[in-house]
Amino acid sequence: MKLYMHPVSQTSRPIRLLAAEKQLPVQEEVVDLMIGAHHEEPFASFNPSRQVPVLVDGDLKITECSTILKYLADKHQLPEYPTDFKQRARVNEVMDWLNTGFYRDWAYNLVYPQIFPHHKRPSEEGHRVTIEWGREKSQFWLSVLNDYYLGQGSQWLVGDQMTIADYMGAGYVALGEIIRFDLTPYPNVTAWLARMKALPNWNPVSEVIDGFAGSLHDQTFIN
Ligand SMILES: N[C@@H](CCC(=O)N[C@@H](CS)C(=O)NCC(=O)O)C(=O)O
Repeated sequence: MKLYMHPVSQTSRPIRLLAAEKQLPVQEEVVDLMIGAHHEEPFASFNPSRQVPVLVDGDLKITECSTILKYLADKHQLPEYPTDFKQRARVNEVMDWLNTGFYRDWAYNLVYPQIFPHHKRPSEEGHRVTIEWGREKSQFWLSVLNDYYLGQGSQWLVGDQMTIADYMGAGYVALGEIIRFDLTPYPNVTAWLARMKALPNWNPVSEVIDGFAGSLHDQTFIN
């Protein structure tokens, strides 16, 4: 299997982490987002959405972080994607919630406009309003994560075992480190993220992202 990815991509990190932790036979191929390789051929035709990650397994090609995590877990029968249909529905719920709620405001409105030049809005006012919207909405989503999904002593997002929802969620939340987002008001989120960071492969998989964050240490961010 081949994973087209970028090491700074937050949607690639959960897959890379799962593959490393479970020693899955996934070969990585970097698509250099930093030089716009995703907008050039052959990648632009390979994934017309011009995004990573993409997984190729024989004649199967799939995009979407959530789909790829589920596919890998199913293929390798990992307990991280429970077969009990009610438990599975809850894992799916959290993954959909992360993608359609949290991720939009957190990544595309708060973080990306501040770190990627091609996400800057055309006017200063539009840029400022986007980030402010992202900041307010992200605070709301983080309080749902903290108080609901991780409330009442929950160690993991679903049930009492780590699931692929935790892999995905932790990769997404950790994106905030690039803009030095303060998670202190969300103690359940902080403790859960620390549990995920204790995985043996968290640091190796996050090395390039951490280096990227370090390179921006002189930059001021709204968060
Ligand atoms: N819906 C996709 C989103 C993937 C995505 O946002 N990929 C980003 C990297 S994290 C990307 O390739 N961005 C290219 C760009 O910003 O030009 C998924 O969940 O996998």
